[in-house]
Amino acid sequence: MITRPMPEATLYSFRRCPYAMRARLALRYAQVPVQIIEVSLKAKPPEMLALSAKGTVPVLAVDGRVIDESLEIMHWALEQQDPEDWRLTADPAAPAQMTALIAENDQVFKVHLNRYKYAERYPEAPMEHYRAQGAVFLAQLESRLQEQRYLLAERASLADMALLPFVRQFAHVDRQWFAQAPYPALHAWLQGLLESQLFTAVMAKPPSNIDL
Ligand SMILES: N[C@@H](CCC(=O)N[C@@H](CS)C(=O)NCC(=O)O)C(=O)O
Repeated sequence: MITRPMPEATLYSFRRCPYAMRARLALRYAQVPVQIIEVSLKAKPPEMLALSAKGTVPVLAVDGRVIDESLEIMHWALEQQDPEDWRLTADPAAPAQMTALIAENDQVFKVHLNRYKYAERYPEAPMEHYRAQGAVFLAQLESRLQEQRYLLAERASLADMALLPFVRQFAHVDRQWFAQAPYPALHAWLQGLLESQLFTAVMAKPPSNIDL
């Protein structure tokens, strides 16, 4: 395999943010040398806000460019190097399928996830209501995973990595509920990815004195 020289990059990140997690997953997988700056969301560094005024993490600064959307960071990383073909380049249907699944995650599932996680802030319905709404997406993932090992193929793709931090967050709201929910293939998928070297590496606690 030919390894291209890579630009030095800086990533403003927050360890537990699912968007930042997916960016870190792709950057590490692509072996992009990156300096990760762990930020406090309550006191964002002025250097980060100068790069991207919207004030969300992750923010990637590289080659004089600023990328402040997690999905775009993932795509940028895979353009640098995609050793296991997360883009599923042999499958012409893959880009559209990935886009659709990730859009459903980001625009629909994420809304239900937030309401489930912070149900006390949405008292117009009980927590179970928000959980059931989110579970519609989980059931859809389960039926994909009954057919194949990963969401779009027998091997991992960008879609798996983009969704993983959000499914993890949903599972962790009430681990007991998730463990008994009827999604055996999803359980196996999640457990396998959470135990992977890649995921554990991007979740390692940064050496810092910030209280995480
Ligand atoms: N669409 C953005 C969303 C990023 C986002 O919302 N990140 C959250 C943390 S998980 C954030 O920085 N929120 C701003 C804040 O909490 O002040 C992306 O995909 O990068």
